Amino acid sequence: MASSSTTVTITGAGGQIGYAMMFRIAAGDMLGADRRVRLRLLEIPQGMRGAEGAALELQDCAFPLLDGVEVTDDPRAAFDGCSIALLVGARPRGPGMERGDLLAANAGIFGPQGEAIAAGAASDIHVVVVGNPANTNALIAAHAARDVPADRFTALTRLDHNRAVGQLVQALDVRPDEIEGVAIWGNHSATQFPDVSHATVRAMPVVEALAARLGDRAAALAWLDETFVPRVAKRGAEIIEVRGSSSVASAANAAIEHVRDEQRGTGATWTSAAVVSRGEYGVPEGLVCSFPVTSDGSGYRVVEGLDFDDRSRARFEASVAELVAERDAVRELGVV
Ligand code: NAX
Repeated sequence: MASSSTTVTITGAGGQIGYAMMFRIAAGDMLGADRRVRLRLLEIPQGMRGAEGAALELQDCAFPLLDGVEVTDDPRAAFDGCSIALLVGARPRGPGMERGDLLAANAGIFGPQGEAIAAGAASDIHVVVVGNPANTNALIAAHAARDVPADRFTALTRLDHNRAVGQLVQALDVRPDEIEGVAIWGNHSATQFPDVSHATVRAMPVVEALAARLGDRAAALAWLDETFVPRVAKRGAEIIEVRGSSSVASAANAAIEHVRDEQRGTGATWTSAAVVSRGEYGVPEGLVCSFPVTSDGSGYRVVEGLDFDDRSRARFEASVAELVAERDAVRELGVV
């Protein structure tokens, strides 16, 4: 039995998002009811008890698809034979910490994890980085895992994508599955550009549907600029303010959907994910940047050939400039 199961590694498994995702993964929500899973939970020594406790609860669920759970604080053991890695554990920004300090602390996590992936992961390894700063952490891990094809490394912007769809659902009073073609461009940060210019609702352009609801096209564009874009980009802060704690279940859900669609395919529609740029849309090669993407089950590919108006282009470029600055900062540290 064990040989036919897929090894899934979750880092930061003693934390909140790790806890929220592991039960759904073990229940088959990520890889489907036809794929058995073996979970590896990686923590640092301080987080081990939390992960061990979660492993006990997994046993108590007696999930039919779960072939075993191992908890470790050794990255080499955690990634040995792993086919899917969800890199959730990261160093949060502490008081007075500058961006350079934050990037350096995370380089000390994602560099060694990338090396451990290269050393022992299965040949079909796919990695999604959730821990922030997610795009640049993915860049660091991909760089450290030199023998692994760069397109196996992605970072999570599916939560931003889902947040954008959620806002349109509220504004247009429609179902989520009636909306297609939303795209998140750039960094998973407040500079990201949530773009609806190619999006449709019940096959009608979203901008037209908004115009019909709000009065005219100018009102629709004003709502997009002044309400939609900032609300999606700053939704994480809004959740913290209202809930008193950061996004957890929605982040876990987004990570599960990211892997599910990458592995099982996106079908006729696209989603958003941060992938290693091959120069698409003028984004410097090697940056881990969010784009609209599709998958046929073998990995995400950027949807090419979409057009931008000048304002959209300027927004996207501002977010790419932030990614370049983050890359330059980690270059100074000598890790990429
Ligand atoms: P928690 O602080 O609850 O959990 C993080 C866990 O990671 C802790 O248990 C810690 O011990 C562990 N950890 C730290 N360094 C580690 C290492 N080197 N190896 C293994 N484990 C390690 O945070 P949580 O709420 O779960 O959030 C996790 C990360 O997700 C944060 O970086 C957060 O900023 C990021 N997020 C990313 C999102 C995205 O869309 N990309 C959205 C949600 C979330 O904000």
